[in-house]
Amino acid sequence: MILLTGFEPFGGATFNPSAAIADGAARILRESGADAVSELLTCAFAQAPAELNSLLDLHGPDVVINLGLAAGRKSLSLEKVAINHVDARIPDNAGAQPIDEPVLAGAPNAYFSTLPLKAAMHHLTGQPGGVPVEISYSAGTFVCNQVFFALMHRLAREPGARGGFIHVPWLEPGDALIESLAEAVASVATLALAGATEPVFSAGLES
Ligand code: PCA
Repeated sequence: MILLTGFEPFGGATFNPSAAIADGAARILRESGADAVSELLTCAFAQAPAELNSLLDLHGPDVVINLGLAAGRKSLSLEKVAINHVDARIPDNAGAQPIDEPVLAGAPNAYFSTLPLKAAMHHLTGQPGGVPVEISYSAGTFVCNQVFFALMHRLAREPGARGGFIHVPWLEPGDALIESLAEAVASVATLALAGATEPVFSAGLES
């Protein structure tokens, strides 16, 4: 089955499009006959990884995609790297603002997503009316990166599921792009479930 998560609003906002996109993607996947659920994570360092671990225990997914908002981005950002580092620019929803701390002391410095990012990028870029999509090499240093790192740390120890993180741009409630991005996320999940491998083309960045 496919587990999708979005985040609650944070930083004083009243909406987080990642939750609407996760809900939409799960609905689209179910309509196509797949087993998919969408869940909401708390935007708090002390809670989010434990919530994710409970959901992994509960659902035993084959594919996990965590979604979060990156308000400065213009594209659907397929995240490549989770780092073992927290540096909160603002307090989380519990008022915590950890600075220069590891996500998990003693764990590796970084993990890579195991989602088929380039296959997804190739697929989405070829769609008529396709949404802007990019491979991103930084998921930031806030709660999204923390959850992404916690996911990949667990999947490294319990292989069997593919997983990763996608950041979404800011969208107002009711924006029609929410449904388009939900369709894009659903197709990433479908490719992952189907065992898609990575095509060879460059998505590298200028330094
Ligand atoms: N975005 C934040 C945390 C929750 C969310 O939706 C982030 O990028 O870390």
